[in-house]
Amino acid sequence: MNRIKGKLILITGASSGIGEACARRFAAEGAQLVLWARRRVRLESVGRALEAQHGVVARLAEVDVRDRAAVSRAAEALVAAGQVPDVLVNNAGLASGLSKVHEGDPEDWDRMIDTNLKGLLNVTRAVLPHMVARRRGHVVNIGSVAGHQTYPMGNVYNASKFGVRALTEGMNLDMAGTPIRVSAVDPGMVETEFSEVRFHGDRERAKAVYQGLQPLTAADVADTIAYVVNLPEHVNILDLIIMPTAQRNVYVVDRATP
Ligand code: NDP
Ligand code: 8X3
Repeated sequence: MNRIKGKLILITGASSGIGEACARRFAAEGAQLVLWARRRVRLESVGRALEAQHGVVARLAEVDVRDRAAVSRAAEALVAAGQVPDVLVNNAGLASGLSKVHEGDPEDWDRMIDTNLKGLLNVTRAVLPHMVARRRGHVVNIGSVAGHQTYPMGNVYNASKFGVRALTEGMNLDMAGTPIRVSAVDPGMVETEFSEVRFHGDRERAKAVYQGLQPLTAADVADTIAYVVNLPEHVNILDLIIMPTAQRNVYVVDRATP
């Protein structure tokens, strides 16, 4: 049964990777879309293609989730147009750098904490009150296996994703007494622009992360998110970990040797 058709779904970080794959998957199911990211040209190419292909409406906005005022303005514009999202996918996020904490770059720390934690909070604070007022809505936070298990040099990224897990749990408690669901989807390795961003544009180093194994694709993760969103309203997935079969935890990865 398709419970996604006709829903209004706001996806942050929809210009690439998992967010873009969610936009594609939800459009194929007949959802109306609100797509936010910083790269407007990328958003436009995703949104316009989906409108042409599936006949859905994609409302696009260039929003940096770290900019609380910009987030509030974009959310208010939606609400003023009568467009309160039925589903919010808090996906915008990144790793920046991979260093021991005593050698880390505080600019990288700011980027991760401001985006993964404060950005998620900014968007949730702007959208969730309207869901509560209507007594309808579903928030899906994209965490990570890195929010369940630390790894060397993952320090601040790990902390941000452990934080996302705590926020998902806390938000669920806060929604007690309402029908609003809060879910987390926590992937292992997914081949997207994630590693290229983490290594500040070093494509060779990024490619090496996925060498010798079959990682998840963004579409695999979008399928899982669509499953979580499509469940009937009395069913709430609190936390779902999705891994490539070749990755059993953050350390145990089966790699073919060349
Ligand atoms: P990508 O780099 O491909 O996508 C990240 C998206 O986030 C982009 O659309 C980017 O858009 C957006 N984004 C980043 N910073 C901001 C910002 N300040 N404001 C608005 N949008 C922003 O990586 P993924 O698709 O892999 O990452 C998506 C989520 O999945 C992240 O939260 C990540 O932590 C999580 N994740 C990824 C895994 C992986 O292995 N790839 C595994 C587990 C979790 P733009 O640059 O245009 O703003
Ligand atoms: C991304 C997965 O293992 O690189 O969240 O941290 S990992």
